[in-house]
Amino acid sequence: MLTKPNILLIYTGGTIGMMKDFATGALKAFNFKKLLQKIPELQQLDCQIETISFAEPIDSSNMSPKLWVKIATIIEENYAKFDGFVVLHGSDTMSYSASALSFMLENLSKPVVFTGSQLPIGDLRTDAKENLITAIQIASLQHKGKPVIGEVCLYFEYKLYRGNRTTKINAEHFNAFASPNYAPLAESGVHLRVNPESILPRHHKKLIVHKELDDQVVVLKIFPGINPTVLTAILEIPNLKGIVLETYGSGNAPSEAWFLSALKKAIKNGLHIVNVTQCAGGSVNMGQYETSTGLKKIGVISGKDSTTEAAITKLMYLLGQEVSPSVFKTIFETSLRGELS
Ligand code: ASN
Repeated sequence: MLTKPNILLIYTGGTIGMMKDFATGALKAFNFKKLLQKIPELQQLDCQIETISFAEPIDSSNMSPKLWVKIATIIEENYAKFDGFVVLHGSDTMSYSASALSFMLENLSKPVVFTGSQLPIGDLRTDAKENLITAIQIASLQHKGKPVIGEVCLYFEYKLYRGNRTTKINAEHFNAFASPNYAPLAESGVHLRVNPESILPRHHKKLIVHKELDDQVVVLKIFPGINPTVLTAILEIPNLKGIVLETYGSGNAPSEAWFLSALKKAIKNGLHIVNVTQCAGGSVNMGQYETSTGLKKIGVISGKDSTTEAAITKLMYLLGQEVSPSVFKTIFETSLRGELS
């Protein structure tokens, strides 16, 4: 007899489960049990669903590395019992969380699907039901009794993406996410079509859960007019270990001496500086223009086509692993979970 896939639904919060606070008119997270009552359709799905909820669901603007460890621990403790995991999460920081979890869950071979919505589940025009139901179906997909997808992904508005390739692009549209540098893993239309070329290959290694994340990091977006005082103040933050530098175009930045010498000194003192582009898509390619040659020479790490979300969480993860400085750059520039090409 075929057994139905077992899915664990992890509720962290987000608009999907929010209701209006009558006193203030603002949206606030509410109880998960109430949320489930709003979706009787879940009983029709061809899988068994168990649920676990944060004791205090949050708006994802309050997400933190500590809570990523909490999500990772829930998955770790339930890994053997379940075939797939769906994480209900606010859309605001969902791409950061999906990226962080992708690094924390090494050798994942079961699906971890992040989803949420733009409108609360109780709203008449909600996008929550479709997102949640299809995310559960994706987490239940099996071939010869084994999960089809074995990675951290994000499902929103008919598309399944690799989580660490996504970014939130719109606060208004239902189509809130994009994966600018990587094709969707699956699309939901009349049929649910998985793109076999996009998904990570299967393996049989044992799951390793990494729970050390170092938050001594910062994202610095450069802009015309950035001045030495601002740059120096950032580079001199006590205990700072890594910077994600959001540069122009294919990784370009001011080539003025004060800028390059400040970065050079910081790198010499052990700071890891990662170059990612401010552009919505495309890749860093240091050396293509004269304005990036200097960065390459002083040892800036190339984030290649990583999103900022993937780069900052990878930095937290690798710093937490205490990777030796001599190999840090090489490891960072290597794809660990399909986050860069
Ligand atoms: N502020 C909400 C959150 O990220 C936004 C959403 O879920 N659509 O929790």
